[in-house]
Amino acid sequence: MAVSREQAQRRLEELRRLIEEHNYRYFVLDAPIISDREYDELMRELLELEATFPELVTPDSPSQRVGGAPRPEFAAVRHRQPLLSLANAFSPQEILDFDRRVRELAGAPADYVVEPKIDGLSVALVYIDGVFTTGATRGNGEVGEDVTANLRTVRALPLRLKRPVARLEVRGEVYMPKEAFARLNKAREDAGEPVFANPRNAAAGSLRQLDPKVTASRALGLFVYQVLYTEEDEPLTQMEALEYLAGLGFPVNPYRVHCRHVQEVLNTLEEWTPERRAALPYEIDGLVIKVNNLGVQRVLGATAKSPRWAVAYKFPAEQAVTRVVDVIVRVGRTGVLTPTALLEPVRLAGSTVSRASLHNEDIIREKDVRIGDTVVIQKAGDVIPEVVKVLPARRTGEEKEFHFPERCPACGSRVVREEGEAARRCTGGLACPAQVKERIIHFASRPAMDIQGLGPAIVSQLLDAGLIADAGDLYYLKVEDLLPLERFAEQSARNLISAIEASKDKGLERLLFALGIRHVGERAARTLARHFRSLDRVQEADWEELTTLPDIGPKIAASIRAFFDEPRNLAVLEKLKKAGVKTEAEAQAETVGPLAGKTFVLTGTLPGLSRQEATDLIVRAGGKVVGSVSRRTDYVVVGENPGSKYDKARELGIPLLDEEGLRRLLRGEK
Ligand code: 0OX
Repeated sequence: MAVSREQAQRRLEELRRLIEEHNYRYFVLDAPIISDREYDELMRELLELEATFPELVTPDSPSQRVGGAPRPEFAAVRHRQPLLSLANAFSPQEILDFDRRVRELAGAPADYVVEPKIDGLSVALVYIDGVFTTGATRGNGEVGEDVTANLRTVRALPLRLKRPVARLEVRGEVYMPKEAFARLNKAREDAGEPVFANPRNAAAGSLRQLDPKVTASRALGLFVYQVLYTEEDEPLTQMEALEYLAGLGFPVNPYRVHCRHVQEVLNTLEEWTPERRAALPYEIDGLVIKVNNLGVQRVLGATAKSPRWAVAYKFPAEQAVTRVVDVIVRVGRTGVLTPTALLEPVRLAGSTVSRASLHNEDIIREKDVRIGDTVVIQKAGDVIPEVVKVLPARRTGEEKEFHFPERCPACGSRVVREEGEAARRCTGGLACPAQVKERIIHFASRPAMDIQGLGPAIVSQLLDAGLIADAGDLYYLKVEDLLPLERFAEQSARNLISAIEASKDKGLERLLFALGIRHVGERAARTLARHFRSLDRVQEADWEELTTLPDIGPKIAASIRAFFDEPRNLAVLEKLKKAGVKTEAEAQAETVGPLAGKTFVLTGTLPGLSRQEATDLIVRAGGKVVGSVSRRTDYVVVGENPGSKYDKARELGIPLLDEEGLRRLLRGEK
């Protein structure tokens, strides 16, 4: 039976209300009243109706929780008021000190609220007329990233409040539950991808995904704990604020405790035993203690970094005692030699630990860790435990000192330690099989070329069989090459070859990251791709031009140059190009902003802007900053003591600007 638009509209409204109500019961109250099947059934009906009437889809529809289209980048969001971070306290004494300062500054004793400190990342959420409209990461506290589409996929986040408050801004913590974290890392390990060090990084990595569908797959949770702005009557205390938020439909942590004085705060800290912490489904790394009265909070105010009315009490890291059985050295992608202690297995913070990081040579020496030593290890929320100290009283005299190898354990090349660096590095470069292997694994990994099925085991197999020597060779593999190998059958061989084929179109940004240029992470790769738009142009850029880009400092620029000056790297690039790997950026929609399409060169010192600030302003307004003046330059910005670029600009008749002139252009004036 055909449904009219009006009928569809009414049913859609009803479905949205029902689904969000069940969402709330499941994810916020933890008390569902229908089965998963019944829920899925409602969702299916909603999706079908919206597919028939796409014009009726609204931003607060639960269908938006599955994640929309990927976006090219996150927009910057300036927070209405800075999101401050917390000062830390590590002992009950420091809590007493905090209380004393509060009493002195406020002139009266204070009551407090103690909340678990969720190990996640802070977000600011804006609701207009009760509908979730914008969500941003904390960023540097002043400016964060707009991750609205990703936040919509967080099921505990209300898309619509229980009342249509005209404007509401709140702050909370997005986190990854322990179980989801363990599952994600297991999957990454299986795929040969680097694991996240802790749930906080995993949550941040998941929320800062350009593709909201990836975020949707990560089962993130949320707790909200601060009212930044409301157009309703403001709560008077933190306790009231939390009740107020819960009443609007937000998830609020249930373990909040009102303490009448500091002694009750100390008692509450004691109640948080390691066992109690371990039993929670999410990681907490401490407790937050806040002055309860919001008026007193305002009186106390904040320092440049953190409020004077709150403090984070950090739990001591959990420790265990065990013995160092051996020390091994692993060679990473960039040749860094990392020492790891192999331990007699011991239980620590809910898991069995059999290795611990020793970081580098200096740390081994400083702590005087020897093979056979009894050591204290600790885990501070991180998954990789570390050696804290040796127990010298337990020495028998049989312990053996560990000597860092002078030669790379993988290729026998000399090991060097560059000035100012803690790491020892193998000089074998592409001749070192360990580095080659790690580089290829990195090349194929999810955030790089994302070649599914090409994990560490397969890369080893291909290298051992002599089928590949570098990442470029991957693109010349044929199904027949793989068939004789163990673990490969017709179908799996075909799948791998088509995954490799598909990776040719992953784009310049991923390719630049995949090359594994030292210090070039995903962010720098994105900057390079956006600015140069082709691999050849990155390769041609000189050090100076590179350093004018945001995120590219002198060290990264030097490393990029070094990469492209190495003939063996160029040979790999040649193979990639010949095979048809895309090295040009997709045509981009004309950028917007008052300086869209304009190219700038900076020379000399500006009175009120650093080079970086000027570059940031120009780039954010849609312009481009390059290192040298040519006929294609639109403006040269001239400060005090300009260099030869100034002469060149005059010679070519390029318009010159001072700082004020630049600011006028930025404002859109002529
Ligand atoms: C948390 C958490 C973090 C915010 C600014 C001043 C007090 N990670 O769970 N921060 C705050 O409050 C800060 N509360 C929390 N519960």
